[in-house]
Amino acid sequence: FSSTAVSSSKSDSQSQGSESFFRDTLRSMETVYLNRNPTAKSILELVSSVDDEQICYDHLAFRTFGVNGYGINSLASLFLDYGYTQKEELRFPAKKLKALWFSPPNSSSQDGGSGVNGPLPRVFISELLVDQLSPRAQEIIRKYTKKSGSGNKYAALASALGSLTWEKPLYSEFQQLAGESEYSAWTLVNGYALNHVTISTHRLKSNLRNIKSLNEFIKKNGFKLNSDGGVLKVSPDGLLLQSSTVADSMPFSFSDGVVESVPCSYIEFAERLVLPQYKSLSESEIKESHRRDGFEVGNADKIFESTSKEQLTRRA
Ligand code: OOG
Ligand code: NI
Repeated sequence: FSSTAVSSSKSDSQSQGSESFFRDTLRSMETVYLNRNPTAKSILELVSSVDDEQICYDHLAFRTFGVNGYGINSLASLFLDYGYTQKEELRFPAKKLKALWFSPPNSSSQDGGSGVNGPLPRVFISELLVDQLSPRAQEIIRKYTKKSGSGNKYAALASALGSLTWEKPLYSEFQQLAGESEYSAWTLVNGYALNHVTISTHRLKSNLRNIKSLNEFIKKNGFKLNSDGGVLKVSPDGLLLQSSTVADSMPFSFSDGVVESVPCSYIEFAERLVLPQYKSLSESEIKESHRRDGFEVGNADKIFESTSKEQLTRRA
């Protein structure tokens, strides 16, 4: 190689270097998720075995406590530093939650790769509005986030390692939170762990690109889908279709020695239809940017229920 070739590619290789670090981080988060959630792992294997499919992730989702620097920003900083753009805020007053979503950089959207090697996914991060909870619930959440010290600065690291940045709680504290906000109990025991990955169904090749066919296929293979408000969640404009499994659960060793099953993560499916103004484009001309973007409060409100006791204990 000539020295000019080397120097002219320098900025390129620097950005590739940081992109590969970013993707390695996502891969670690995904590995933690796949090891803890056999349903998600089996479904990803099953869907990719049909037609030798490449799977594109539509988005990744995380939950946080909106208190003392532990909220959305503690995780969002990783994505913002690696080229993501903050988009709309969504509010869920009844659940005492707010969320933000982030769009990926349109850099090298690796068309050939699958999962975290494929096009970078959107990111959906929510936070619990802790100030709105009862004094007792606030006390529990503040106790653990306080004990965590500077843990909020290492949110992405904790997610990639599969560690909590705070001490394990007492079983009674988990139960207390679960009675008031299932989201808060989930976050206390799962921390910054990936809450779900979402398969982009319209980017599949087989008939599973139709989310209704995919839902039937998932059910036929013995998996339970979240039925809250109906299995298929449809945005008012009719262009964003979503469904999800019911979360797997895992035994958790509480600090008082109690071992009880707690909800972990689930997997979601999203089909984004082509926007009306691009209806005349041919199949091969249609890019992700021609499709319905973003999220929908009405859909999301139901998808949050994928980790609820009601859905977990429901008969299939
Ligand atoms: C997030 C639920 C919302 C979506 O795609 O609208 C969601 C959660 O369960 O934390 O994933
Ligand atoms: Ni989602």
